[in-house]
Amino acid sequence: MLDTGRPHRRLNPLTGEWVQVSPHRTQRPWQGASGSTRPEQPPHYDPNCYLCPGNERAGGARNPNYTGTYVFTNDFSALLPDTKPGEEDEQGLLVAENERGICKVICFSPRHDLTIPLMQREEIVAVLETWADQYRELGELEFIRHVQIFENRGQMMGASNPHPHCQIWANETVPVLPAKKQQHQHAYHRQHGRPLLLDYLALELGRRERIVYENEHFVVLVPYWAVWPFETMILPREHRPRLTDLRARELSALAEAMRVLTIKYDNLFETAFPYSMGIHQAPTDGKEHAEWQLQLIYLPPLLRSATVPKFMVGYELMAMPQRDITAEIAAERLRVQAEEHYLLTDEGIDG
Ligand code: H2U
Repeated sequence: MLDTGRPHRRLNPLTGEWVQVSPHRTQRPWQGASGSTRPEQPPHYDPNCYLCPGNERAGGARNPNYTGTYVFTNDFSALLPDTKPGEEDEQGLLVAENERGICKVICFSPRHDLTIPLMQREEIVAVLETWADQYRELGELEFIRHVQIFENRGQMMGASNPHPHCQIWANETVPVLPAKKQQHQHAYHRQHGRPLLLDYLALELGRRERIVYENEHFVVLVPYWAVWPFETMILPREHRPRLTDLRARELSALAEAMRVLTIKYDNLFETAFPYSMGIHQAPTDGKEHAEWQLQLIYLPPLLRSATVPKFMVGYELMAMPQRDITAEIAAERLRVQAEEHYLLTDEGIDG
């Protein structure tokens, strides 16, 4: 039986990578910053925001007076759809491949201040439907084999603007991390005949140590192998390789899981909890991908308070990821948070 209070390392079966866990270190003294900083609520509309309806963007284009979600091609796209030749030297040491792709930005709503935890469930469903449409449309393009949807929330995660939005980078090859997950899920499926993440979820539901929230169709948990202090994963209970496989009531349940999780995050340190969220789903290469299971990954940097993040430095950069607070304790701390947003319970904001 694992002594979770002693140093140990855990395997991520989705990537084959390990994380060092050092729970005894949570006892060490801390003289850095602490305490909550309640951020000021942004206005509904900001005339200087390049994502608000009717405003001009940095690239010169003007946003329409949109009323729901709004999708546009990134004015500073990291990937471009045209082709140029790559190169490879004789020893195979200088290797470059052409990489085609398309980058988009999606505003969640016209409201400059309406973050996911403050949205109604139906409003989040609209975001999910837009993501599913984009995954389908981009994935149908002959040269697109992977569609990465992700959200950077908060300055700490590099978000360039507080107006709630996310990005999509769709490209020709399956990127490094999803490719690792592809490989490991495929190997597991070949050996056991079942998706890895369905078997994993069954284990978690049996043990109940890392569950944060669950509803009829989705479960939120801190993965056994989590690296970031409050990292979580949202998983469907049934086998669903892609967003486009979800039925209407499952989309609604996923929206509710996202809503509750992000409220708990905000409540933890009474702040707009920063994170990078990403959706991993089957590649769009025309294959069935029975091994794949849809997964929403939340990677938040905060550790002790609204201002004290976990730094991925030193040993993490040079050797392997390491964490102090165990996945079980992180899950417990999130589980006990209220499901009503702190801004709506005490101060009251104009919804
Ligand atoms: P981030 O906040 O996650 O950086 O996403 C914002 C994206 O919006 C970013 O990739 C794009 C940036 O290139 N952008 C535009 O396409 N048009 C603009 O007018 C400003 C920002």
